[in-house]
Amino acid sequence: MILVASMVFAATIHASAQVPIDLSQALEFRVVWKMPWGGTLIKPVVLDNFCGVAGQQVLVIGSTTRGVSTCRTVPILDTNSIGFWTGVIPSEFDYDGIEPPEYINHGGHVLACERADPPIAMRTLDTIACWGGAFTTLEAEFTADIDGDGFDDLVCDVGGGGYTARVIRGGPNAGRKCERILYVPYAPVANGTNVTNCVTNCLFWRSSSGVYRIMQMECQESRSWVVIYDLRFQTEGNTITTTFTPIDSLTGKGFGGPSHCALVTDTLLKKDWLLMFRFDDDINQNVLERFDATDGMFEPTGERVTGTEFYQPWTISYAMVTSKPVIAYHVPNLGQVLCYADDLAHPFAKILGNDRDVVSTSGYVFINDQTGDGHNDLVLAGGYQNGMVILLSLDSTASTVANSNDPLRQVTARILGTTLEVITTRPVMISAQLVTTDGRMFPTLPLTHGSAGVNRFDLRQALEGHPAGACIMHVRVGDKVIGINFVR
Ligand SMILES: [Ca+2]
Ligand SMILES: [Ca+2]
Ligand SMILES: [Ca+2]
Repeated sequence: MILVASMVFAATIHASAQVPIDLSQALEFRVVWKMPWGGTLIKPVVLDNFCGVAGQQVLVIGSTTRGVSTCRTVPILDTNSIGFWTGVIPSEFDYDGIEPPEYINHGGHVLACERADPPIAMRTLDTIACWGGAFTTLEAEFTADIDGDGFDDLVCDVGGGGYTARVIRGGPNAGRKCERILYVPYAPVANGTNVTNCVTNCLFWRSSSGVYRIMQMECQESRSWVVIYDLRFQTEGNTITTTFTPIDSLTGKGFGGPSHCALVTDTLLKKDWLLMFRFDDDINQNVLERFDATDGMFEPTGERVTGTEFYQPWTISYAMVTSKPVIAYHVPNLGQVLCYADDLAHPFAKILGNDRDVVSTSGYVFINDQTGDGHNDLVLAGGYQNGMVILLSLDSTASTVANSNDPLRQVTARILGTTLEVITTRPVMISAQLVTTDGRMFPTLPLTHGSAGVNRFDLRQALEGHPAGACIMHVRVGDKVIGINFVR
């Protein structure tokens, strides 16, 4: 183990000229449609080749009132949910090493696809909730075979809970529940140096050369610095050891921590760009600076940009289908801007912060091309209590249509106690079945004529005999299936 106590942390960076951000080239994302969704919305997620069906992309939207909806996006986003999750923010996860992939959700439930056609059915295979509470993040972009057993593993909670990361090992041989967790510690530091008190998270990435690396913030009294380490995982029997080799360090002066930076890999150029936002005493301003960290060094590129904020930037990478990776960050009094990771001063797009009908943005995600211009389009979910889903596009030819394909205009369903309430704009056939979290289905309302307006059905008898707990009601209204998450 190499300790870093003797390293000299004086910055040798020669200040390059900084330039103010130039927004003159930034095209504005336009609203194609807005849809009232209801509830408080969480960050949306996109899953490709869902349940092993090639080309089937789904958008997962979680709402505190409507539950977690799974919507097909191909060829056009259909906001009628094809099924429902027992948790939120799912990630693909190869649990058993056999096609198709499984999924793991925010609460650690590992779900297998039982049926990919609507209504989708998911079966719980395992629950990996080993740290007293929800995951903060599943870092699907780091999926790789970290322990070297031939099956991909899932990185989560980078920097959280006193660890560099917690890795959930995939594949058939990794055991059950918490046996699957590989805890990656912080890199060891010299006596008197602190990690846990000065780091709330760190960066974890796989270099374009294939090596895992972390950037860790360390401090001692009033000094702080950041160190890039190489990480290696060695397996001997049942024991996996992590070794850390420090590569380079930089003063932490003016640096607000890893949530003010990002690591973006350009897979074509094989470059790792480290973007850091710091307060520069010399010019009395915040500066967003780009380093070339391909070799694990803080190698200045000379690019230094002022006039931005860079807190929890959004690493879009190649999700827009661009030739270079894209990063988004905030510009005060404007909103989000998008730029190529190697040209921070000249954003090519902007998302204005006003006129969104949402109080706060929970998250953005790119889905397949909705407008026909060949470029992927953007879904924004946000809002507190009156959540909205908004489709945005850079396509200047897309017509702006408010509330197109809005299912709420035609039909809504909800459960009040043991009463199912369905509101439709036309007479329609209605039926319902209860789906338990392990995927079993129980008919609760036989096919029944519903009239235009409010229809109420007492399900007390049908619900009797079912155990208490979380479940989902699939309500079929005409040709639509609406899922309602509720707890008995
Ligand atoms: Ca599988
Ligand atoms: Ca593995
Ligand atoms: Ca488009």
